Amino acid sequence: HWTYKEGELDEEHWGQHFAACAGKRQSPIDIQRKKVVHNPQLLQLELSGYDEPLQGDFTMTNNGHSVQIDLPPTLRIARGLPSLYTAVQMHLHWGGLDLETSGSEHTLDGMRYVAELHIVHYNSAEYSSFEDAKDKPNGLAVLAFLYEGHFENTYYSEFISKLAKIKFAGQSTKLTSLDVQAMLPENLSHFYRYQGSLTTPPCSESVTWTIFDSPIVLSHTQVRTLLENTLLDWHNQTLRNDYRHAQPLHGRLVEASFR
Ligand code: 5L3
Ligand code: ZN
Repeated sequence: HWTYKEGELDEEHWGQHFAACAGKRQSPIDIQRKKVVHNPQLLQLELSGYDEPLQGDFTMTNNGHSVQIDLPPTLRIARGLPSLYTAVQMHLHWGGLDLETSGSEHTLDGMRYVAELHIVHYNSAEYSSFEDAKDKPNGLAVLAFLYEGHFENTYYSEFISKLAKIKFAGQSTKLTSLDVQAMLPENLSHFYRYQGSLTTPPCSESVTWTIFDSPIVLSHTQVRTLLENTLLDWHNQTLRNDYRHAQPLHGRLVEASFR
């Protein structure tokens, strides 16, 4: 099974087993602020369905690579992208036990943040399902948010405490409520945009990436609890540093919605 750790199937070898992982529009990347191109036509995304807290139970799973929360199809990117994109799941990437070993996948001017949230959507206007869309050039849209440790964020309390229930790969638990918008930064108007891929095998080159410049803030205690509740992978190894390193741009432009 592919891993992030040193070994036969670590990220340097993914390309030998998954051809797309050696492609020319791979993710993540390092976003160098002085090289991004300001594009005033980049519209602020209209996230429909995100503005009211979701009722019901939401499955939170240790999928062996990350913690994943399945999302209802009522969450959509209704405007701001060339097509309608519908949410499928959200998951995190993080680093090691101490705060120094951060674990975001995208970096800003070479700076790696504590962790990174991905909300995965598929192009529901052109494809019938995520499975159908996931290997098409315009098939997926992932919203990426970077975490910083400063002060308490109560919207993350249930999520972080429930991690202790899904220590082993394959385990799931339920979240009794989910207010996704409350888990995001307030300012969604400043973001970066580029064409890339899934950051794990099969590394399909099907993702329109939006990385928000404003971080999500958690307290240092919450970050430590998040890391200490660290999950185990399929080999029962502690899931740490589950991030892929920055990939070459191969001439790709990174656009910014702001100056
Ligand atoms: C794969 O994800 C996980 C949405 C989905 O189907 C599947 C699977 O259900 C899930 O358990 C297993 O690694 O990921 S995936 O290959 O489709 N998946 C999509 C989201 C790869 C990781 C992630 O890509 S990312 O670029 O957002 N990090
Ligand atoms: Zn991800």
